Amino acid sequence: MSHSLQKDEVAALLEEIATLMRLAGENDFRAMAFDRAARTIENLDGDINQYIEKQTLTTLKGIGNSIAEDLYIYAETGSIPVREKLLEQVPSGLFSWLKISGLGPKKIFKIHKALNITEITELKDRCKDGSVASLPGLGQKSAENILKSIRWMEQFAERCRVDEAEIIADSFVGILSDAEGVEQVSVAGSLRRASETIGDIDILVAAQEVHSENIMERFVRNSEVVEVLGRGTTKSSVRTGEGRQVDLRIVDPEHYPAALMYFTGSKEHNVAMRQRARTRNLQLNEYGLFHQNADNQADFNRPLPVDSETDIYRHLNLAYIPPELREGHGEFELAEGGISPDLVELRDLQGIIHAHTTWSDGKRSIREMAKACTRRGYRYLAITDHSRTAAYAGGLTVDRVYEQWKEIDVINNEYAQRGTDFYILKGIESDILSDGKLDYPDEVLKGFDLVIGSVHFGLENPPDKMLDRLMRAAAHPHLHMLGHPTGRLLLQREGSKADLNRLIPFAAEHNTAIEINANPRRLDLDWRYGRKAREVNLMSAVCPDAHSEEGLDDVRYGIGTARKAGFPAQRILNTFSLEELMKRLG
Ligand code: DGT
Ligand code: CA
Ligand code: CA
Ligand code: ZN
Repeated sequence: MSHSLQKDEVAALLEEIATLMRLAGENDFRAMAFDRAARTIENLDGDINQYIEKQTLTTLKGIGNSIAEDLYIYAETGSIPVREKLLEQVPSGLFSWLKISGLGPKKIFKIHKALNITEITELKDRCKDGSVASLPGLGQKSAENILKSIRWMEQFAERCRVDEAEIIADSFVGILSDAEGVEQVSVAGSLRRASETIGDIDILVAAQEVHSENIMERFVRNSEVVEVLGRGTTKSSVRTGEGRQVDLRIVDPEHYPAALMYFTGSKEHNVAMRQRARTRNLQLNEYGLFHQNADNQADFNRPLPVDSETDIYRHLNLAYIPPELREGHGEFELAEGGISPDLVELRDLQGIIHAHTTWSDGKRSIREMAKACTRRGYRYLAITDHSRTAAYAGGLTVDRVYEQWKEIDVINNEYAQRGTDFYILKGIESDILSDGKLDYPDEVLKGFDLVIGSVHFGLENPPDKMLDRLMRAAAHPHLHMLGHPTGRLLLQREGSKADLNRLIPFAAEHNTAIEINANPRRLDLDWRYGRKAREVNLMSAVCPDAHSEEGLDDVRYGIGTARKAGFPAQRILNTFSLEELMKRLG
């Protein structure tokens, strides 16, 4: 059964194959043949499906036998073997290099081949250290241009990290809160939902119409703005110096709850909500919740009373659904009983688990980190420096481990004598070795209060091998928790592809937790595994993986992820009291 094809789709496919061939370093003549075929199809007058049905593609100038065959197969099966093969062959990191302006696939292959690198971060480093400049046909100028393009690209990248978005949002919210006539202001969109990355930043303001003009003026004219992308009386968009887009909507205070819900999204959540309203003969839109008129349209003269988002949910027989859950990902089942899902909050955290000190690659001493924790009101801190295999990060030899324990004992004694209600746990972030073993013998491991196991090398292992490696670690009697389970770096590096839907039940069964690494570059465990985690009662902890004092505050991003994944406080280890935690850790 062949399916109907579009010219544009086919042309784009052929171009993609040409690019892939160049990225794979293949003979350019073959790539050029695909380019030529793409142009032929693009400029074709008739319907391409006719040529495919009659198998007459080769009558077109620029399409040879082999490409014609490829397209017949494509029409038949929806895929082309040569493309599949190339996709396997080309390192996935190289695709992102294509977005660097001025850098074509041939040059990309050349650099990749000569320097054996696949990531943009590596390319940046090699441009800086002169390696790229020394390659034949490139030179100093090229290296500088590549660097410049990368910076440009980074600035205008489509998405950014939550911490980057938050700084910008805070500043706009501050500016708008001070404007005359502003009754309410809130961040909406993906930032309010605590998504792991943010496209544009959405802000909603409630104000009477007479104030709109003034508020808009403030929005588009402030020092953050480098470009006004669009300006209206109720809706404007700007670009900031960081290259981020910020959208502002101003609505009548009366419409604010429904507008907030609408602009918080997600689209999937909104669609389900509107559907739910319709089954109750109601209409939900960005202005409110209305009864229907005879044509099944919203009757704007008959609104239901709505003072808050909660009211809207209530009218639809739902408990309030916190923004983090609004992804069309099972949240309705959770709110169906009329009881709002119980999610962990920042203030539930009683202590910090997973922090580094100057003993390995942290910036602060044990004392300084402990003090930073007491200042923030925490009751305990589990220090988890790197283990010996992580030599690049100052991982601890066995002797150093024992020395560190002594120092921790001394500090804990001081606290006890002074009556300070604070305790430092002896922890470690042990590397998980390639065979799944931990980094110290059992005699050493059993002396720790808390053992985290993390993978720091070999992330590109085949998924099954990685899963096996993680499972072995999870089953280790001395391991309490797996650290950053995929090793992803958001917008930078994909993590391992181990099947977490298998790892999670296995870990739960072995009473091993999986951390939510709160560093905004990681947010790993991904929230999408929350449902599986709930099914099997997986324990977690919201871990800052702090390498500095300020790093401790990253827990707030982790709380966003934990809430998004549906974790209540009872399944987050560092919401427990010290006594309870120590009991759990055995
Ligand atoms: P982002 O910006 O890619 O990180 O993700 P969002 O969710 O912030 O998306 P954005 O900024 O395009 O829109 C903000 C919210 O507005 C979105 O979550 C739901 C709502 N919205 C925007 N466009 C539409 C639409 O066409 N249909 C529906 N149902 N909702 C929309
Ligand atoms: Ca947005
Ligand atoms: Ca937007
Ligand atoms: Zn760490």
